[in-house]
Amino acid sequence: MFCYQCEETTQGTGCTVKGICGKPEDVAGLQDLLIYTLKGIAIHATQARSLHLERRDVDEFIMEGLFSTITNANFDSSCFVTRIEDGLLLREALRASIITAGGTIPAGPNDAATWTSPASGFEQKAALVGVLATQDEDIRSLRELLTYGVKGIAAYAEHAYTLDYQENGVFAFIERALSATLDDTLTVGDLVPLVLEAGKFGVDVMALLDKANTTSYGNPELTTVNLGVRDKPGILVSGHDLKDLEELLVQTQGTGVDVYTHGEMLPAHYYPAFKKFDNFVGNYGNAWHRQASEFRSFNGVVFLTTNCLVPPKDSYKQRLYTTGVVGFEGVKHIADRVDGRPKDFSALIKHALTCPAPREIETGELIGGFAHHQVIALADKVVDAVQTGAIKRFFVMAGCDGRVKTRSYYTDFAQALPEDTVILTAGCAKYRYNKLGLGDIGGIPRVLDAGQCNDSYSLVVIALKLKEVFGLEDINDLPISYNIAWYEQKAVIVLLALLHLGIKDIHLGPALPAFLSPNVVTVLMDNFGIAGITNAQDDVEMFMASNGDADADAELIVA
Ligand code: SF4
Ligand code: SF3
Repeated sequence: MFCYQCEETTQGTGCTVKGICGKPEDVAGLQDLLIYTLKGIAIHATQARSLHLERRDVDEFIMEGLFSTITNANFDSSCFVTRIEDGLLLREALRASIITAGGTIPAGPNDAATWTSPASGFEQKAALVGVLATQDEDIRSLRELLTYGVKGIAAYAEHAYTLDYQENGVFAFIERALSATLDDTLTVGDLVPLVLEAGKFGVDVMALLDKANTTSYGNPELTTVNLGVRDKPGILVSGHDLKDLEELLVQTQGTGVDVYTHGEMLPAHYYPAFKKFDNFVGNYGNAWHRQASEFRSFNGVVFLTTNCLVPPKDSYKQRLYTTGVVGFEGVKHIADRVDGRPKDFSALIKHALTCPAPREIETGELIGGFAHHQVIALADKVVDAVQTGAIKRFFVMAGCDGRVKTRSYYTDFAQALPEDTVILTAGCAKYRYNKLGLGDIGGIPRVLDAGQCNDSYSLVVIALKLKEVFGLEDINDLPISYNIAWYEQKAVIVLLALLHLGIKDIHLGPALPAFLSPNVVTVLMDNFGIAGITNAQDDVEMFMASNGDADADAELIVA
């Protein structure tokens, strides 16, 4: 196997025996083959579009297939075998519909669009189509960067799709980009613009998801979230899928089962729509990588709606349920919606009723809900604080948390920041500093949590709003620095989205992606000022100095 799609890849180069994430070799191979199959379908889907033969079932299949291969989503080989088999059938059906519509299949089409095999041949085929099948290091790097960015787009598109929001242009780009990764005529000079174009669709799909979430559940608002527990049995919901949470909350009403959030589900508390449920108790625990001990002490049922799943321990595996693209062999799976009917959580609720109440691991509260609507509602206060010098600089510290020890950098960095700075965050990266008690500046908390990684768009809207309010020409003239923590592929599309918006000097850590070749790193450094991190103290000093005096930057003309 060879996989280097996440930040924790072995020795910073690639997992070759088994993933640090726990992904076994057979699953890695099947994921490679599924991606290859999706690329083959994408070649036909792109051609079908030119014949006005858009097929939503094809778009949906590609989107879900991509999502299922992101880090920590699915470890179940049988899921991937089924997806590949279904994909080969779908590809042939699509090919037939192109011919029926009068289209012609180009001579000598790509192998990805023609290969076929029974499941018994998948392992052999997988060995030929992985990342290393591309020989040229820079082409490989750009193909993978594009593929991982597209995986991120697919994940966000899937969340929006679940809430009945979709954009044809997003699907068309996913398919065009996947096809391009198989086009041997494309040079580095052709692929770089395509990678940057992915950033544009990253912005589009995040805006779509923001609209889907806020229209369905209201605008996130300033909220205090309880960290303690009650004495009833509970269900702990993790992952990012708000529709799953909504349906679970409805079905648990009056059953005597409490519902708690874990990891990236914490921001669900910020939405007005979920506040009416009196059994929606609070948040339990921290980011995804702490799940082994926190799922054990929770005592009740644990429900994973999306990534990040860690291969479960026996101490709680029987209490674990997955749904959607998530999967693990031997773990119970809640079936998808049929004909728009809600998922059936009765088995999960029945199971929860047999469990003891959660063991309390912390008490207190967290404050969050600072998505764009809430921050813009506080704009006068924020602008005033900047103009009076009470706030010198904002630090966007969005992204992911992870298990490696070096991530303590982000705790140290947050602690080392001067007291006249504010952190804007989204994603599970926040757990490195959201319980430090960093205080507030004139009533504005020093950690403003916009929500999930899915809500990173909010940080962009806030930056654009500040640029407008301060009458600046260039977003980079704002007193905002970017120190992003990445782990998986959704963070890749967030990065590309920031680049598309022209944001410069983003620092990325704890390590730069292994899939960026030295030449691609140079392109990103030269054109966007992308850099890594060093140590917290030096980096704080560098940010406070290199971006100039914030007061000078903030010689801001209020429009
Ligand atoms: Fe390794 Fe990350 Fe790939 Fe898992 S997802 S196999 S840890 S590179
Ligand atoms: Fe976290 Fe997995 Fe990326 Fe959603 S839950 S930010 S890592």
